Amino acid sequence: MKVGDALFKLMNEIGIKQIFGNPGTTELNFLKHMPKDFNYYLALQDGIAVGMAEGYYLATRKPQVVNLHSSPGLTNAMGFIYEALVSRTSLIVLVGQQYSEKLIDEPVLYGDFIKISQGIVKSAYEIRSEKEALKTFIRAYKESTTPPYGPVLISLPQDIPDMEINEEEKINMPKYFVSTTCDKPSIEFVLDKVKRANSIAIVAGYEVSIFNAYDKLVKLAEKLNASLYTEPYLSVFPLDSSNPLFKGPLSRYKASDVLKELEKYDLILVIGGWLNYVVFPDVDIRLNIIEVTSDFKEGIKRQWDTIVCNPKDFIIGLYNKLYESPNTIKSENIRQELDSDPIVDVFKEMKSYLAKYTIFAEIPTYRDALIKNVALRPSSLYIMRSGLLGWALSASVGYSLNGDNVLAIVGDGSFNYTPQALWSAVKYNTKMKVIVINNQGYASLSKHGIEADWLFPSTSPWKVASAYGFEARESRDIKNDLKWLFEDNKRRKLLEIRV
Ligand SMILES: Cc1ncc(C[n+]2csc(CCOP(=O)(O)OP(=O)(O)O)c2C)c(N)n1
Repeated sequence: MKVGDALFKLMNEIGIKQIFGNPGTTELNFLKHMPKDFNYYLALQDGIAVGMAEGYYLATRKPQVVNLHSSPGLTNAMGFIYEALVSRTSLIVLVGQQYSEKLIDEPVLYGDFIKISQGIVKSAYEIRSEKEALKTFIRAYKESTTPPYGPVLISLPQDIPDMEINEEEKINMPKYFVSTTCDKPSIEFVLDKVKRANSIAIVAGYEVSIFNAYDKLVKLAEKLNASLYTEPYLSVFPLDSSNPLFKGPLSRYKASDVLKELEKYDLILVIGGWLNYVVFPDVDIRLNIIEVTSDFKEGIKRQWDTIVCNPKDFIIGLYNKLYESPNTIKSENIRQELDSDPIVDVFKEMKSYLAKYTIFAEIPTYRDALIKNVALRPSSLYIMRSGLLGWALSASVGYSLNGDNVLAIVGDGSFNYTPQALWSAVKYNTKMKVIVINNQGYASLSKHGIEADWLFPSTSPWKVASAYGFEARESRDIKNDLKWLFEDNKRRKLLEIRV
């Protein structure tokens, strides 16, 4: 059997039936082994291929494979691989490498991928012989699916897929179970603190969504009469926004704002999220905090009490130990009043269409207003976690490949990083709608007191979208245009709304 065939067989065994990529000469030898029942999803830019794989991961919660073109493809995609690292996305990034025996000569396209990718992947490996190929793939798979999840890079020299491996060298994909259950002393420690607390807040993060723990979390919050918040730099909305205990998103800007909101409570449980991951870390958040996460890389950084274990297991464990506590705290809703702004009116108008949509948002100025003004279900809103613009369009296309209805809502600035993603949405016939809020520039940056024309790049995204095959228009009458956008859930449409 050839290495290329054996690699695809391994993928098949773990349920991977698709590859995302943008190919070059160094990948073709591998790709020619792709079985007929595999899908190759082409992106017109390397980073978009990674973003699409991330989106597909979010829709399926299964690790995905990206195939990148040697040095140019890898370096072009680095921002997106970094995003996968920060958002804890399981990816295997296969990078085509020059011929294994010629690496010492450093021909064109060659690169030291292990060095280049340092800091943006969990690990990187180069396959040095045909005997290492399957072992490396299995190791990368296991590593990418061990908390904290993340991307693992494999450098695959282009001659290796055609090499033969014999019977003894073939390996089937082994079963892999990882368990981070919560032990008794950790739950008893929290129980003791909970019993002594008068007012409790729970800050829910992306892991609540990843571990599907929302229902259990709400039961726990109700029993504790705790207020619910979402973590500051929210990447997956983990709650139901109509829950009366939900007080709103914590500020992603200033640590001092987070502190101000949370100092009303005498115990804060941070469940599966990052509390001080804010744009301006102006103060240390020193409160009575206990953080529970499956991510030891997050836990070790914090100065407060931390428990590294599966957050869902923790919630169930704590809930089962709780005595029937009297409801001492009033759950009055302290959510701010709705902002008044024409775009907020658009959000309110959209509300009725969104029940069956998953939203990918990249609207720096309007992000909080969106969260406050549309009804959100657990895992119905995704946002990048690293700060990388261009992610929402790419990831939403990947997500929609799984058959779901997706709405990407992006700023004009954000749109211009990855408009080519729309080509893939058209090519693979996905159910996808896009709203571009065009305020003709970088409004979220221009408000910081700098006046400069380079903060106002003005473009017409709807014209670009038309070139990629989207039905697109600029809005003249918001009510009718939203109706037009959502009325036919098969066609891909883009609506540009000028502010
Ligand atoms: C890849 C990348 N480059 C640059 C930035 C810095 N940045 C943050 S917000 C922003 C402007 C985004 O414009 P737009 O999407 O129109 O939103 P607005 O600021 O107008 O609300 C930029 C350039 C970034 N976050 N990511």
